[in-house]
Amino acid sequence: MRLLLFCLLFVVTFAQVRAQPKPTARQLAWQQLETTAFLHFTVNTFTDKEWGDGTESPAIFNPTKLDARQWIKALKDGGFKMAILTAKHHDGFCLWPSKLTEHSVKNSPYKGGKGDVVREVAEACREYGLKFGVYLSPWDRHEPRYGTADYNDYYKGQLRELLTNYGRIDEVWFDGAKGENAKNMSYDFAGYWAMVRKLQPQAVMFSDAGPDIRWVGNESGNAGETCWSTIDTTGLAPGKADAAYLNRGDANGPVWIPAETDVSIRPGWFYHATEDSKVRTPANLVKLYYESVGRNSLLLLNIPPNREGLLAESDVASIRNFRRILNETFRKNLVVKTSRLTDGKLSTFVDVEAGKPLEIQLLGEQLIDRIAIQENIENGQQIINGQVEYWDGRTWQPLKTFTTVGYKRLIRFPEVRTAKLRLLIKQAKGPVQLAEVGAYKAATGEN
Ligand code: FUL
Repeated sequence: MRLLLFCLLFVVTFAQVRAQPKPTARQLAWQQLETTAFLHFTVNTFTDKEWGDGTESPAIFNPTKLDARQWIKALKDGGFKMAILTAKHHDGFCLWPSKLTEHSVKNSPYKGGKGDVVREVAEACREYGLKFGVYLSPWDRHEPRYGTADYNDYYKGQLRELLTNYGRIDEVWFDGAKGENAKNMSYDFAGYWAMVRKLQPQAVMFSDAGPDIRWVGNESGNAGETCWSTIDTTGLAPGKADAAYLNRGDANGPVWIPAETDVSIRPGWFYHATEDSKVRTPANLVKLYYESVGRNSLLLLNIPPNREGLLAESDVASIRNFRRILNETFRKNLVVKTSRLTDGKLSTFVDVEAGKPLEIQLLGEQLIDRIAIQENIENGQQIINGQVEYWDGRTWQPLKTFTTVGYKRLIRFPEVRTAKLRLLIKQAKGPVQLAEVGAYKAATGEN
């Protein structure tokens, strides 16, 4: 009997543990960066292509004014916390002098073949206090070994060079993209990932399906209106994605693999002068922030250097103003200060029961049009849906309904004047730990 009870207890406990996936320390740190940047730069910048075919001569890579400090300073001013560089894109050209191929900067006119763009960016990141990440394309259209088992050794050798020569790396991007007519290739992803864990244990790894962070399922900058940080990876792999599933996640997913929203400030991922007039405006970038960070994701914005090796002034101005607007909107939380809900920490929270409304006092009567809610995701993600109401002086008026919250839910609505709000969590998977609540008046530049 005792044994039976013990077994039952074990099964129940095991089921609960399984049902409550939580982030690792590296995932938690990554999520809180909120906005990170992509730098797409290679021979494509000089051929005006998006996907090089691998036949490009290193002789065309000649950024005469390259200044990685200009890139990283601009990203810092834009509030980006990490820069991820395309060390090698699909064309196979390496931005560092890899010992494993001739197809690199060492055979280009850049700094007379003595340049190393990976090093310059890594050092600039250190100087300005940004984290640094690398993109190393598995699909390689130049390397002749691609398609054979030997290519896995080549790829691992390159990964090792990047992970051991440039200091700390905080993200490694494994792109699943591959052309339709490309050779078959059986990648040893398990081997690649094990190497990253061993050499840079703090780094998060991105692919369509994790292991640490997942693709959001589109390149237009929007996480799902409902977005769970949990998924079931069965049937998923790099290059094998169910876009709609990745976009919204899965309330019942057994693993914690949050969504990263990657999008470019221009129509293409690489710089093309013809797209100079199509740079996203600050207001558009702010909209993307609401639709990514504000939906429990992270915004990975690509700002591609031009042929001179500089970020274009238009792009620099756009990200600077994007940050100015966000700072202005979120400068002052109009909720009455409490030790737990307004201290900016996830780990200090209030337990909230589904079905029991929580009143939130504002600092007197205020004009507001934005609300921010955060769960203590250290303990997982619980909220399924809820609503907010405001007090119009006589009764409670409906303001907005919402679904998942997770790390952050940002709610936008036409401005109302009110002195208090009421938050109701209607359904939750488990006990809700409400970490933060904020009410704001958006900066004029937002719309
Ligand atoms: C895609 C690639 O094919 C694009 O060129 C770009 O690098 C984007 C971030 O990922 O899969």
